[in-house]
Amino acid sequence: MNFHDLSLPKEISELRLLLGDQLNARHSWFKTKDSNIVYIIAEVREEASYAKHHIQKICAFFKAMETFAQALKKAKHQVIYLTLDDTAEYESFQQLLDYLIAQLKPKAFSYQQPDEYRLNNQLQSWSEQASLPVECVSSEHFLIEQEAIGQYLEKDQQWRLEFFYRRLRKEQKVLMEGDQPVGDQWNYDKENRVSLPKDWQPPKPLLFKNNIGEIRQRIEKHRINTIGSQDGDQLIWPCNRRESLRLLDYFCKELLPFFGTYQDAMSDDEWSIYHSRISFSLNTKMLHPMEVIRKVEAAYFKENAVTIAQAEGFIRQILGWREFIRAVYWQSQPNYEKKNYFNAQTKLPEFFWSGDTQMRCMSKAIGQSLTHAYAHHIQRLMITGNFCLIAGIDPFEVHEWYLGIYIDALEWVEAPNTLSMSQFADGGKLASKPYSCGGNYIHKMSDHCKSCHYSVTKKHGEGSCPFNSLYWHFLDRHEPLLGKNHRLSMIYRNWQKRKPEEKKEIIRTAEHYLNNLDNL
Ligand code: FAD
Ligand code: DLZ
Repeated sequence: MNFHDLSLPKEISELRLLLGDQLNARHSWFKTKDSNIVYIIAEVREEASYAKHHIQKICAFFKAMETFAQALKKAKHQVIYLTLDDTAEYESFQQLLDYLIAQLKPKAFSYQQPDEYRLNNQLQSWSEQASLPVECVSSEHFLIEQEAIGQYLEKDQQWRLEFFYRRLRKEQKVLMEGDQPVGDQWNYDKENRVSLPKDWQPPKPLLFKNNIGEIRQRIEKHRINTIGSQDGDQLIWPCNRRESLRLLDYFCKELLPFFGTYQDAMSDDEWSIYHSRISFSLNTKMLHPMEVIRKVEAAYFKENAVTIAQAEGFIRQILGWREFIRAVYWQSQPNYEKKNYFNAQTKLPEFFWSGDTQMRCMSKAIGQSLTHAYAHHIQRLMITGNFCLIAGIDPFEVHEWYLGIYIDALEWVEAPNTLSMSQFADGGKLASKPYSCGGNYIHKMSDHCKSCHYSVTKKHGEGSCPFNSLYWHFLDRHEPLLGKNHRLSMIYRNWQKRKPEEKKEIIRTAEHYLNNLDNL
């Protein structure tokens, strides 16, 4: 590593670390320019390999980090950007920091609080034995400061979105008229569950062309293990604030008017429908959640461009779910990733890495995840997640897959969605019942079933939709754990009312599928 040609100050008063998901140009750190403060942004092997990341995800993070460093330099801040070439011999952030501090001899060191438990602990223990004063500051991104999370979610209670969301709506004064929600209703979810009409074409997703040729070469040179594909050297994801704002703008103009209506819809021909695809921009902090919320609010109040159902439906995702999920993450530590309420032990089937399955909904959801590093929420929850849940896949394996494959996957948001919401691995702290379903729901919300190898109307036997029998097998085998759940009582009654012969056939079919998961 050669710092000589960087024209660094002779005396560095403070060295400040910026992580790959801390690209917030409006952080108070940048309000003043001080040539004695040096920022460090680094491509680090450990971060690129703690999960088997999608190639597009690593490219997007590195490109966004590089572009952010350039923007800071242009704004006359002192920045050191280190590539994988520079950091190859350092196995972790701590080792790299020790080296940098020895070389640059700053008087103090500071970092923004990491969103991940793992990295937060690593930096905390490193700072306790560091040879200089170390300060950890807020990332100024979330609507609830980390220390205040316990005031919103108490560790030993059940956690429900609705109370949390209403409280934040009031506190942040979002979609409120005085003390009352606009439209006298807090939640418009019931109006928002429609499948796409036949021949209906949503606008095409807005794609960018970010050149990642050199980054790809570095990833290959340093043998970073990746999954998924990247077609050529142009990355479609937004890699700077300007592109992130354009994506948000496009969403508000073209997609928001139908966001809520088709939020749960899935289609053979569309990969993002009316979804915003802003999660990467939000999670890297190129966008602030409040600016997104205020823009959507304005589309309702000022521009009269959308109905309250669409505006509320979208704002609930960001003000509600995103903040709630983060609170669940911190309140579920330590050992969150080891939770396994159903003691599910099966390995993730091979087709999760190829999309090569005859279940059309699964092949579409996994296929687009591999080609675009993206699937929308219902695909993640009710297709791939639901399959893993009812097939009894080990939740840790499911967690590792989700943590790697999506462009937006960072543990603080991925783990609660995967472990608590999708796999019910915490036994219902977040969800009042497991998110599970048979083929009927998939058929209702998509056009996948009509071209599927399996028949969604067949409940058991050869060629029947695997979701149908696996769903009942799941409920049947976990009756001791779920039978008393009042939200499932009608479903269990329906199951018990079935003829013993039919039940036997369903269980037999499910067992056949469970024994042949790799061949579905
Ligand atoms: P939109 O549908 O347009 O929603 C707008 C925004 O709302 C999103 O960008 C996101 O910031 C927020 N949001 C919506 N739902 C959630 C939610 N359940 N939790 C947190 N924020 C939400 N989201 C991630 O950002 N990273 C992940 O690693 C991730 N892993 C998931 C794993 C599983 C098993 C499931 C079921 C969901 C996961 N989600 C994750 C939540 C959600 O699926 C994605 O945020 C969303 O699909 C991103 O696409 P979008 O930007 O087009 O979202
Ligand atoms: C996701 C990611 C990747 C792939 N690479 C890096 C990296 O090389 N350097 C870095 O600072 N951050 C990276 N990140 C984002 C981090 O994983 C993220 O900052 C932590 O998980 C904390 O949320």
